[in-house]
Amino acid sequence: MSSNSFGKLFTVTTFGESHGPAIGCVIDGCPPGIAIAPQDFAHDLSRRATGKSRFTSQRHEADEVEILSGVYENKTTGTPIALLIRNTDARSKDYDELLDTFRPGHADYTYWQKYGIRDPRGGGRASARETTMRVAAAVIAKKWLREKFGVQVRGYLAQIGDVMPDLSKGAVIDFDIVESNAFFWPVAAQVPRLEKYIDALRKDGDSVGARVDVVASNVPPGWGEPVYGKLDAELASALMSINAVKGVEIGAGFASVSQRGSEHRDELRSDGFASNHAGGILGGITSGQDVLASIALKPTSSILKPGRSVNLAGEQVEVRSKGRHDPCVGIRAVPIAEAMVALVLIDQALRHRAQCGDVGEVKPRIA
Ligand code: EPS
Repeated sequence: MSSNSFGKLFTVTTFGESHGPAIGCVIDGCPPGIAIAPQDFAHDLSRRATGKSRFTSQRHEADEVEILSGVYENKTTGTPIALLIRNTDARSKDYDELLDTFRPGHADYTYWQKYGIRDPRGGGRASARETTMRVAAAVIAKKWLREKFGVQVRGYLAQIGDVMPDLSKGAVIDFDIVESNAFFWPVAAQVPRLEKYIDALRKDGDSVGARVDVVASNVPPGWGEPVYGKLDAELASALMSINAVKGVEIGAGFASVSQRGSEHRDELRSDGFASNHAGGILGGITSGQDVLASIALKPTSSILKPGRSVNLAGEQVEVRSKGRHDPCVGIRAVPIAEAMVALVLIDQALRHRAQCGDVGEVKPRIA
């Protein structure tokens, strides 16, 4: 009912607030026998973390995972896995001026309307800090998907403001380049331009939106359920649950509107599909092609530029957000989007195995 849990068989429940003592998650339903140690979380958590470059929030959190249960001698046991990360660098006084008002564009006002009480320190439960635990849970999901099926879930920044990657249509993304710069940007030559762009934005006290593309490769055909458990429906819900996401596309997405059927359909050839407008999903079930999902993220609402709001007495006031905010939340959203895709995929894979595990490989299978 309160919707802090996610997934049917691989169920992740997160808890905690940005300025509370800790954030954490409980994963229930994890397959036993997956090798996992605290250091396995470091890579993805560091990709998502604040303070790694001057282009993101300057809050410095260690983001060290404590495994409290569900792992014995570095292997998952099948029992609930509890993970904890302590908050060590919250600076709640930055929020003193916001105690009795609401940031425009932020969840401050709607949390207040819903609960009649809110934790005003940082974004509270609505803070992007919560996404840390999604990324931590997905480290285990990604590992299982990779080891069992060779599935890889990787993302990149596909637009920031009005800047797009300088790539020709259909170009293959080089993920080594993506991982080599602070923006998860697929074209190295454009990175200096992005640096100037974000520096200028920060100086101006403003923020900007972004688009993130995620590709899941080597996904076997057959994952996803008709009709209310369609893979694309669950991906859309999972991706929409990420802070600041305002749009989700699967495959050709909204571009499908202007396509003809003859163009959109992905022809089946004995040596492979001719295109992938469907984003690897037909009828809510994977086709064996790459699963392609994209998200649109709004500009960060906590900005230095003053804006109008009301206070608790209903009077007109001017607000300015102090704090250590991201000029573009989309940059750090890359590992978060990958995490949500991985969590949906492991859940669907386990559900497929439960119902159709005896079906085996069905012929013909298109490469
Ligand atoms: C966030 C505001 C900033 C970010 C935070 C997300 O924190 P603070 O409340 O301390 O100013 O640093 O991100 C994280 C701490 C994180 O780990 O992602 C917000 O309002 O969403």
